Parts: sequence; structure tokens; C-alpha cells
Amino acid sequence: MTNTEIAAVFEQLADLLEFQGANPFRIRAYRTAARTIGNMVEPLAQWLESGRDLRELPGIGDDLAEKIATLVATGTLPLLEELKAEYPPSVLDLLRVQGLGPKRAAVLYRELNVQTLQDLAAACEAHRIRNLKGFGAKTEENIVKGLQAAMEHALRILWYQADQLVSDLRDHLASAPGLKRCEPAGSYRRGKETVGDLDILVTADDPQAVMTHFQHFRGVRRVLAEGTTKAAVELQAGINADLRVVPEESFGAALQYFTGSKEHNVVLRGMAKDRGLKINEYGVYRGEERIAGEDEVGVYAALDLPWILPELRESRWEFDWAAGEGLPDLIRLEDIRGDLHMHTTWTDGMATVEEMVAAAQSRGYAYIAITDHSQRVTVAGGLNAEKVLRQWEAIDRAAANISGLHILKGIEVDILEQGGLDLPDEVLAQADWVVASVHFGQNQSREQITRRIVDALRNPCVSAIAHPTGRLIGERAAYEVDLEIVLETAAECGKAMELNAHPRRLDLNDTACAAAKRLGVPIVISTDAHSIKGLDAMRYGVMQARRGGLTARNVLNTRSWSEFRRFLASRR
Ligand code: DGT
Ligand code: CA
Ligand code: CA
Ligand code: ZN
Repeated sequence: MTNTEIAAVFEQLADLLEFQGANPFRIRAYRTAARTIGNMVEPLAQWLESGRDLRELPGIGDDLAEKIATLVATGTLPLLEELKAEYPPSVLDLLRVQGLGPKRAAVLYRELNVQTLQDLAAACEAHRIRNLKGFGAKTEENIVKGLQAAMEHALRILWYQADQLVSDLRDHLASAPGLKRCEPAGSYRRGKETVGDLDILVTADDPQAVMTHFQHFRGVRRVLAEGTTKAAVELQAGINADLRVVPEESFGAALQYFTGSKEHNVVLRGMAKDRGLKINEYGVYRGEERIAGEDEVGVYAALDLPWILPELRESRWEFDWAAGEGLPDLIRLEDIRGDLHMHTTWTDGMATVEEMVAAAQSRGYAYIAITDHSQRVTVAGGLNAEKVLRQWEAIDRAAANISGLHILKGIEVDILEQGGLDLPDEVLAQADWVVASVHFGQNQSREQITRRIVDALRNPCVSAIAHPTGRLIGERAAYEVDLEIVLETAAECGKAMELNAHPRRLDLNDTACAAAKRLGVPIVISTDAHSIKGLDAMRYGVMQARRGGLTARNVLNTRSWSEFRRFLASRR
């Protein structure tokens, strides 16, 4: 079982317990566990195999450790099975409705026999909800709104979660009899930050055997459909996976077609038509003759196009670039020379300065910045002026024993609710690298938040703005901020903007990265690592940067140390 699947089980367990009206303390423990596990990069199954104690993890005690072990061993939990037997499975859909919540959902289930989203819609329409005790007209209106959103927003998973699934699925398919080629297509291949379903393409001597093997993947919850060349399954992780067996001579055309995006494909169809050609998932045709299809390069070439990298296939800029200046040489993970946002045990990180330094060395970096939280973030044990100065002395001592890696004395300084920074300028001025970020007052008006960030950029001590919109993908929307003004200010002051590489943040997003590029604002891709493993999130950030069309030149932390030092000296 992947971490995502284990986390999903605990979320489901918490939902059902809440629906049942169980002890809130117990429910919270399961939710915290789900969050912890979902955020872990290292597979839990591997922890168990290597005999490590799960109770080392924050928030995991005896009960949860035992449950995880059972789950990894058997694929399910007795408690979950009991709860599932008690309620119809569709009640879980009700819990996704904002404005309803498990307690109220349980009341509707008991009082009005509301079991599905459709039942709920009918109950709202008949105004049967407003008369229930503890509800009311206002609540009913809120439920109607939440219901619409829930029906529109089908479940999507984060790219890194899809990546784990794809990697497991590929391992599984590799042992299918007669399998030849196997490639994931769709939004996963385009590196989109969330993935709605998996689209897997294969070629095979015996299609039937491969499809049967596919259905026996242990991540499958149930089989949805099976034809002669296509099978669809629902995965434990909550999303579907489609497998298509395609003819060898059409593999490139199928890969192109099913990689999408739909919008990109629409443009290609138009271009084919202009040339008197026809394009579909089997090939490019002139009349009856197939002139391309074996590989993607040939498909694009038939339309007089260079091969377009999947990350760019969103019908945004790629066709203009192809027709004009040419496609950008997108940044690669190997281009990254340093990581400029990370935490240590001085605040809420799990590794010491020395451990992070060693990890950065083993990744071949030329420079890093240690950027722990400032005092305002009390839950993380943020540093006050005295402590941060002590930390910087400790960093200097650590640096004295290190060669080949430059360690910057940094801080992630909070931009305060009322404006201004959380540490005095005379302290910040002693840092080599200062990232400023908004953690509090996220509900303020657009004007207020924009002003706070612009003022921070104008402070000569600040190097970059960290996770500039504060979004958590699928959990918390970006705060209201005028990014245009923020980016213009960054350009004017010669400051960098962060692309936070944490897979739940990816903040700035792809279009904002493209906007920064247009304005000449350097992007710094940083992991915000809170552990050694956290440093590996860099590749997710690089993927997002590629979707934004960034080259190595557009990204500050691809520069050599001497070039980077010049940037540091030019801060205004
Ligand atoms: P997702 O799964 O919502 O994250 O996004 P995609 O892009 O993977 O979309 P999906 O799974 O519906 O379809 C995969 C690709 O197949 C899509 O990107 C383009 C292609 N495709 C699917 N249906 C159509 C269609 O009706 N017209 C065209 N032109 N292409 C389609
Ligand atoms: Ca898809
Ligand atoms: Ca699909
Ligand atoms: Zn941070």
C-alpha cells in the first residue's frame, strides 16, 4: 500500500467515525495520522520492512502503529469494515459537502434517510431541511451551495501521489505476459499539479492477458469496465485508471492523443485540417494513407511542428513559441545548484543543521540557505532575535568544517498581520538570505495583503517572498493578492519570487511562473524541507517550473556560486 492509500483509509475512518458520533479526540488522532502519512515521502511499507518503529512518527502511538501494520499486511482494517457495513457507502459523498459536516449529515441520514447527493438535492429542493431541529433556512442555503461544488468537483489527487501509483502500476505491469511497451499519458504525463485519472497505454502480444493482469493490481478497488482493448478500474486511492492496448504502428499517435490536453489536441486537429490531413489516436492520414503514427516526433513533424514537451501541451503559449522564437529549453533537475528554504531542529524541522548540510552535500549542491521560522510562528517554535543570532553563529561554526558547500545564514521571517516584519532590520541585515512569508492574516482584503507583501519586497533586507499565494492544493485557496503588482515590485527591486516545491503547495503555480518570466523576475525553486527527505521535493518544483516554460536562466538557484553571489550583492 502506498502512503496515499494508507492516508485515504484513515481519512475515511475518521469520516465514518464522525458520522457515527464517536469521540472527537479519537477522530482527530486519525486525521492527524492521515496528514502525517500523506506528507511523508518515504514509503511506510518500507519503514515496516526495515523494522523501524512507526511510533517514531509524530502523532503515531500504539493504536495507530498497530493499525498501520495491519493495513499494510492485509490491505484493510476490521474497524473500517465494520463501519462500512453499518452505513451505505454513498454517505461518504455527503461528507464532502461544505456546510454540511459529518454531524449534520448523520442527522439527515437518520431523520430524512438522506443517503446520496441526489437524496440531499431532493431534500433541499423540497425545503425539508430548514425545518429540522438545529438547521434553518440559512443552513439549507449553505448546503445547496456546498452541494453544487461537491457535484462539480470530482476527486483529484496530487501529482506526487499519482506518481507513486504510476510507479507501482508500472512495476506490476512489467510482469504481465507479452507486454511490450507501457507509457502513462494524460495529465500525469503533462505534470499537472493534480490528476483526475490515470491513462496508461501499452502494446502487447496478448492484449487479453495484459488486461487481466492489470485488473489484479493490488491497488484496484473494483473493475469498472472491460472491452477487447480497454479496461477501466477504480483504485483504492479513489481515482480511476484506464488501460488501453494500442497497435504498435499507432503507439506514437495514441500517446500524443491521450496525453492531451484536449485544448492542445483541438489546435492540432485544426492544423491537420489546414494541411488537408486528418489526425486521430491511430495516426496522421492523407486520405487513406497513414503518414505518421509510430512515434510522437513523427506525428508533430507531419504537422510541421517540433516535438512539444508534454508539460507545455496546454494550448497556452506552445504554438506561438513553435511558430516564432522556438520552444524554450526547459529547466531540468540537474540544473539546480542549491536549495534556499529549509528548516532545522532550531524550529519545526526534524534534522539538525549538520544533518541538512550533509544531505545537501550528498545531493551535490553548491550552496544552501538555512531558513528557520521567526518568533511570530509560535507553534513552530519560531526564533527571536537573540536565538536567530545564536543560530547564525552555530551555522558559521558548522561552515568552518565544510568545503565545497556554501551555507547561507537565513531566516523565514513572517510578514506581520499589521504589516512590517517579525524581526528588526538590524538583525535581518546580518543575514545572507531572507525569505519573507505570510502565515497570519490570510483572510485580509486584497489591498491589505498586497500592501504587506509589497512593503516586504521594498525592505532591502528581504531576498525573496516564500510561497507567495499561500495556497494548499485542494485544501486552502490562495489568499487574495494582486500578483501583478507583487511581481512588478519584485522586478523593480531586483528581488526573487519563490516557487515552493512542496507538492501540496507548488506556489507560485505554472501561469504565475510564466508571468514572472515575462517581467524578468527571477524564480527561486525551494523545497521548504522540514527533513532530509523533504529536500527531494525539488523535482516537483522543477516540473511546475517547466509547465510555466522556465529555462535554467530564469531560475536563480541554477546559477553557479559566483554568479549567485553577484545577485546577492545587487539586492536593493
Ligand atoms: P484529468 O484526467 O482530468 O487529470 O485530465 P486528462 O488531461 O488526463 O484528461 P482525460 O483523462 O479525460 O483524457 C486524457 C486525454 O485524452 C486528454 O488530455 C485528451 C484526450 N481526450 C480524451 N477525450 C477527448 C476528447 O473528447 N477530445 C479530444 N480531442 N481529446 C480527448
Ligand atoms: Ca487522465
Ligand atoms: Ca482518462
Ligand atoms: Zn518554510
